[in-house]
Amino acid sequence: MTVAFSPAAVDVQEVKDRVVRAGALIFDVDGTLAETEEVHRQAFNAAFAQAGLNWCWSRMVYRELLRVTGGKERIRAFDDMRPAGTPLSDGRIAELHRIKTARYAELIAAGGFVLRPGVEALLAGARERGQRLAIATTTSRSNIDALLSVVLGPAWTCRFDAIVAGDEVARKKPAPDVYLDVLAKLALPASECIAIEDSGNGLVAASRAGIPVLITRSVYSRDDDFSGALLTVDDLTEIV
Ligand code: XBP
Ligand code: MG
Repeated sequence: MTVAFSPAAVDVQEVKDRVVRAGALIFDVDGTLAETEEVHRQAFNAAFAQAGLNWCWSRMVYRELLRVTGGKERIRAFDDMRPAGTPLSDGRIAELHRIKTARYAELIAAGGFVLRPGVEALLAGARERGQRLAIATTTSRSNIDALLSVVLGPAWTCRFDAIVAGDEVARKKPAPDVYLDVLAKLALPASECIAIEDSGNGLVAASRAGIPVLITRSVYSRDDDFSGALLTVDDLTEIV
């Protein structure tokens, strides 16, 4: 009996094979390793309240604001949308973001956070294969540490060969900067790597660096445009 593979079945198997053969898997953080954007939203709102601002970002507003990458840039974008009032200074925004980052770390440390489905199995499989792993994210290094210390343990950095955060490059996603820096640290060609992302901005950033992209849909970015991705899955259990 001839088994007729549907195009999707061939794509999934082909991508599974490419994941296993890749020189390195490069992971985005927020929305990809863990569903963290809801906690980011809560941390922003806690910072606004602590600073005496009567701002409160609803889930719907935050979904729109996520088109702007970077917490400080997101606050600036929201401030610019206000019809009246004196714009916040850069210093005020930096202070708000510092408070937000502290509240984010508190919320993450309070516990209850886990890796998204399939992530641990993919990380473990890579380790068994001796495959290299990296992180390319818009968030800050302190936020990466706050999250991965909880979900991967205090020695989490040992599991990654290269880590580049948004506060270490000139331009955040969708610019390719974090991915280009990761490729340089790995000394690997883009074509031998696979980026694992959850957002349209992340897809564009990795694609501009020439890296093939696997999309795992997340709560806030699930309706983004993922044209050009190798494959789009609901979570990584579909390719492990
Ligand atoms: C997602 C982002 C970040 C976070 C908030 O990063 O765009 O801005 O929303 O973190 P990723 P900061 O590339 O990991 O999906 O406030 O530290 O920017
Ligand atoms: Mg993301």
